[in-house]
Amino acid sequence: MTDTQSTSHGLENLLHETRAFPPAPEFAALANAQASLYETAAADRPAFWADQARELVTWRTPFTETLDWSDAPVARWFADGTLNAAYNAVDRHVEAGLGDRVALHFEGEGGDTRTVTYADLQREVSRAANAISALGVGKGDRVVIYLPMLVESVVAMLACARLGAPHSVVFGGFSADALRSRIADAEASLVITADGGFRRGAPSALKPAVDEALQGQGTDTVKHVLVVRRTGQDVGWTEGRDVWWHDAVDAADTFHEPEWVDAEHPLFILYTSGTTGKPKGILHTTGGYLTQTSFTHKNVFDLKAETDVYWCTADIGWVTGHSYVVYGPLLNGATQVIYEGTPDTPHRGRWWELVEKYKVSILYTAPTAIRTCMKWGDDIPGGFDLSSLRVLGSVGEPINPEAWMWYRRVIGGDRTPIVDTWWQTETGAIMISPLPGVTATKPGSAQVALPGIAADVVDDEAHPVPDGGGGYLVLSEPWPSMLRGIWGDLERFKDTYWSRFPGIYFAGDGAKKDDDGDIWLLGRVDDVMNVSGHRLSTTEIESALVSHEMVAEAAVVGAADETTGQAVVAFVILRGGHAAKAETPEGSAEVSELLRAHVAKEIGPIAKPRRVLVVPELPKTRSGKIMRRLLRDVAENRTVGDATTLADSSVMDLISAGLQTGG
Ligand code: 6R9
Repeated sequence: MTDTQSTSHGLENLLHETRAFPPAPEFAALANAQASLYETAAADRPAFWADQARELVTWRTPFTETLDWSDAPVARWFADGTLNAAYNAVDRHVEAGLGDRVALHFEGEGGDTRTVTYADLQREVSRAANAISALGVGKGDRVVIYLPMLVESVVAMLACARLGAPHSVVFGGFSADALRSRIADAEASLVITADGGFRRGAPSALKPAVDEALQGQGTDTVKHVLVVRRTGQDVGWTEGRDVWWHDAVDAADTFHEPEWVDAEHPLFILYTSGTTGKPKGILHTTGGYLTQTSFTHKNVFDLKAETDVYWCTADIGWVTGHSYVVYGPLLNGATQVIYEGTPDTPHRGRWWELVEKYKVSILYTAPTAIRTCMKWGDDIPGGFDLSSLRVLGSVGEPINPEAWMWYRRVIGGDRTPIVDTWWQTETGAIMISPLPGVTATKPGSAQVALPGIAADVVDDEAHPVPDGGGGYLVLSEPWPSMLRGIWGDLERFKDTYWSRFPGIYFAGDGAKKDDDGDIWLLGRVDDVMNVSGHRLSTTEIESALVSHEMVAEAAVVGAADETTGQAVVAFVILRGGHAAKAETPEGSAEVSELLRAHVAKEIGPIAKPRRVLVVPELPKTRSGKIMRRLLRDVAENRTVGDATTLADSSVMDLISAGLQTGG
């Protein structure tokens, strides 16, 4: 069985899905995107993007070169132009007389609010840029940002961009060690954090993880830690290193001249899980990234900046927060909501309460959240006025038709178009998605490559599959917001994305074309799991398990899960002296609990296995590769598939027998 076939159980349902929702004529008449965009773009792809770059981005020095692909796979877009990302996101709107427009409606978990106009944002970002610069950070220096969802998080990212200092945001849910390895890899000189954030009604500390990380190896490049006070909880303090945000930023000057950088100057590094344990620092640069994030934000969500209220529920720790909370919306002068907390604090209607309160018209969220709300029942959103909504978006994993239909009916009042947007940290911006007002949408499918994007589904030999066929998703032409590499590791960049099919980008996703040629995504074909829209590497979790003294060996798989898309299931072999501990069902449960907590501590709660099963052996091929698909069969309670390539074919019987008796 090949990798692509292993995703075929997801195919069965999708093949029966034939519903389609053509755009409402009233919506189509006013839509930003028109069908002609596809033809214009296809006629001359680079010229199309150059037009977008001129229209949507303000250049300090206009570019004359569009695309340089001579050093493929490292692209250069608009390379002789200069610009500044923060100027584009903030200042130019103020200069255009829009300073009073609300940029951010911040809502804290506890109900505290803050309204930030574009003029406010200009002052805050300038102050922060001055303060960060006074801490010795200059153009090209890396800054790690480890913050909850706060106004300061957006300000911090933009302040770095203003200085030409690439930011690397690390999700606040990650552990001290995950933080440490990212700081070390990026050789950061500054870390921006907070005392903590509010999570499920209680303060949750962040600063201790920074303190711990900075005691670890490879972090002595860090000269300062800038600390936002959010919760007011006690924090450890290192004199000379730690600086309060309110001391440094509030005192700083509100004027700051942006650092004008080349279009190919690094804007940010964002770490994402790979198939090996070491996270990849995905590198994005300035001009092309800003062009494609603003283009997609305007056309995929049909943004009307004067009237819409936009809300993307993603955290800034993920690429969606970079492209569709910070850069895309702010470049387009949007008014948006940002929310600190969880959807069920203090009650399960919190999101819908916010939609009603701010009259949100465009909502962008993830299938895992949609499935959770679906599980909670229609009555909860039913209690709020959601009539302001006019476009709904989905991102992060395949959305099953059931959840899509629920989203449209219960949240969208059977009226709103849904855009299922496929893209990756690596692609920087949306690549495959319907265009509202143009595309007749199909529940469960991202459907079509956007204008200016070349996507296809190919077989093992890189031949495009015919309509109705399945294979691997690839991107066959360079695009403006594509990654420019993996930080410090050009070889790994080439190897990971460009070696499977020479000359074309391998996304790592299985996909299928339906009879109309529309694309349906089927999930990852490598060993990267997708839990609630977050990518986790099996190897990373296995390493964490094996780091525990009780564990000899571990294998981790993603098992289908109704709510989170995939759930982490771990199989472990205990070390000799500990094996006896798991012999009774109680003992086994205890070991399992211990190891789950261990993973949460090592990597972060998001990686905590749903189940840890103690087994006597692991299924391995003769070359020693663990056959995860067999374990996936066990984890998903299926009959175990073909085990003939196992070094020892009786292993699966041993595992099954052990699980029946051991609980
Ligand atoms: C933006 C983001 C990327 C992986 C990607 C794919 C999955 C994202 C999807 C989708 C089906 C969609 N994915 N959007 N699968 N339909 N609309 O999520 O980036 O965290 O890098 O994950 O997520 O498997 O390869 P990232």
